[in-house]
Amino acid sequence: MSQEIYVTRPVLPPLEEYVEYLKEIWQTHNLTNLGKFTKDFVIELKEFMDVDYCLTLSNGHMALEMLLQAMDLSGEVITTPFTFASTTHAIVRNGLTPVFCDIRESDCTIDVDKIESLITDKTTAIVPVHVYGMPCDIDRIEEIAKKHNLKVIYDAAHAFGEKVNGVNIAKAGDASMFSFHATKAFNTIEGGCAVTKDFEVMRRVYQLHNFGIMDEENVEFVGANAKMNEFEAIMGLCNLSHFEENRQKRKILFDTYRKRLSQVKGIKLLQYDEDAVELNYTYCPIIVDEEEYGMDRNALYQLLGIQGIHARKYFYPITNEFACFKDAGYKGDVPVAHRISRQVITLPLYTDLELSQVERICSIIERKN
Ligand code: T4K
Repeated sequence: MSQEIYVTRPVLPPLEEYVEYLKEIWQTHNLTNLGKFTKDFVIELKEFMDVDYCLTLSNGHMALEMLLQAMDLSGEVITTPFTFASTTHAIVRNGLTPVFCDIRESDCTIDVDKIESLITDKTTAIVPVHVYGMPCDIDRIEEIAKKHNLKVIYDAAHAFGEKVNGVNIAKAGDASMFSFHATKAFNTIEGGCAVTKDFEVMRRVYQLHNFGIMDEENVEFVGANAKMNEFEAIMGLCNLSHFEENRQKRKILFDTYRKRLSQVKGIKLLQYDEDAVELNYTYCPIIVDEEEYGMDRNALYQLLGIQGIHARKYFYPITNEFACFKDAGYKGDVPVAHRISRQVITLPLYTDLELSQVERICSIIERKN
């Protein structure tokens, strides 16, 4: 019986490094509420991403929810349904109406050619998703947003540490949120961060994430508790120092998948500009064309499953098809997202995955074993 392989497995730093930090926590008893390590971590993140303002939060979802709240938006927000539940939930939980734009077949990001036709006098923002870490067309989105006076808040949950033409992806748009969940390329156990160029937006997120408290006697906004704690912050400090070495390990696995699977008839890979984009290699989605491959996505998913390979159908179903949204009457014609969600499989990819395991998974997909 071979070892079970899951879609991901959290990367952990050398235990001694984490324990060194723990010793200090045991001395100070400072566990949370914007402690020393949280502050140190924010400083390192800011430098790493080369952004003006950054704040760590309890998770990526709260970072997105609070960024949207801090921007004081109203009306309609253009977004894609080919994403994790969080993106649409953050919009709806802010009292905003999602308007669903279709995705590009080539990389599953928002189809920029379809954005303008969805803009109405109620539109206030665009929330594009760098899904699987594939960068959206940042320049075109900025052009459209400027022309129509819209805010752009990226769901960059999957894109931490990525660069486009040498520029960190965190600098795109008015703001971005990143997820540092255990399943991501870079984790703080649970956690995330919000980044923005706008001081006022960051000030508001800062207040919102600690109950809207201004000082001991003044509460100005209806906030919540979305603070990162010190145990998460030290995990971040440890993992950040290994980010690049871990990224390089995943690159070898990602390149191996792509080299072998690009030869398989009926298996399509996402396309991106390899000269311009530095990915973080967290996800390896493949699109299964039933007719050409001779088997549909669900059959391949099962074939992998019985061999102990637990791939995932990220992102199926698309969010506009969720029980909680399907009768909501939200606008959006998304045939490409609908189709791809029925054809996609996300293969195991994580730092400690062995090359031999990737080779084995490729052999199963090639149906050679
Ligand atoms: N926007 C987008 C586009 C997102 O994808 C996400 C999160 C967010 C926003 C919100 O960010 P956060 O608020 O989560 O920071 C996982 C993650 O929980 C979620 O963070 C992520 N996206 C989503 C794509 O994947 P599940 O429910 O699929 O995870 P789960 O528990 O099934 O884990 C997957 C596999 O990972 C397991 O089969 C085994 C392995 N695993 C998982 C955990 C948690 C481990 O080996 N150890 C672990 O501790 O959602």
